[in-house]
Amino acid sequence: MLKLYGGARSQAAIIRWYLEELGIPYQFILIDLQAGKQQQPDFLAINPFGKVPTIVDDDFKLWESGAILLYLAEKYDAIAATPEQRAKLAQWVLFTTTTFKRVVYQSAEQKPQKSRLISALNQYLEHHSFLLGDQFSAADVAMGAQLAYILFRLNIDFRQEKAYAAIAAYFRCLSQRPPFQHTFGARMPTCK
Ligand SMILES: N[C@@H](CCC(=O)N[C@@H](CS)C(=O)NCC(=O)O)C(=O)O
Repeated sequence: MLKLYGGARSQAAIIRWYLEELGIPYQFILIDLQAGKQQQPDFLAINPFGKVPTIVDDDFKLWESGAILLYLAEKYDAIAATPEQRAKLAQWVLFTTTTFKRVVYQSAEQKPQKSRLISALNQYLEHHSFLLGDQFSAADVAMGAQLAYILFRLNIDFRQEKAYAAIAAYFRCLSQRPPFQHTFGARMPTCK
């Protein structure tokens, strides 16, 4: 069975969400990050950088949440069948975990760049239900998870953001999915 290593409140929730969307049985192995268990030799043998999420699927070890999402999509999700579809999926997962994440957490001085990027995402979602178009994919897990972390860390609840109505509707739709609720749900404030 696939093993997922994660901390109690770690980004392993992203991978749990997608595994539950795909209906893949997995064993969750809790690493006590506060106690520094990620630096012990048995875990460093799996991920030399001592980070979670990390998976072991049969004998295959993989870490970094974006890479794990892409691997699971390639192996277990029929959505990315052609090189072009795989590239589009990678584009959105990488955009979310690098450009989008970095810009959103930037300081107030970079506010114009932040607004431009969030407005462009809002415009895109005015015309698309999901990042790949009509179908839910690993890209939406990456983006939905970032929107949830922005809520937890920056207290920006896109479900309530009138200025970004399309992102709000998208995030509301993602956050109603049962696998999201099983994984991120307990930390989500209820909508007003
Ligand atoms: N970019 C990495 C981030 C991994 C990461 O920083 N994970 C944190 C938990 S959310 C961790 O393992 N912290 C333990 C440590 O740095 O010692 C990913 O997306 O997988």
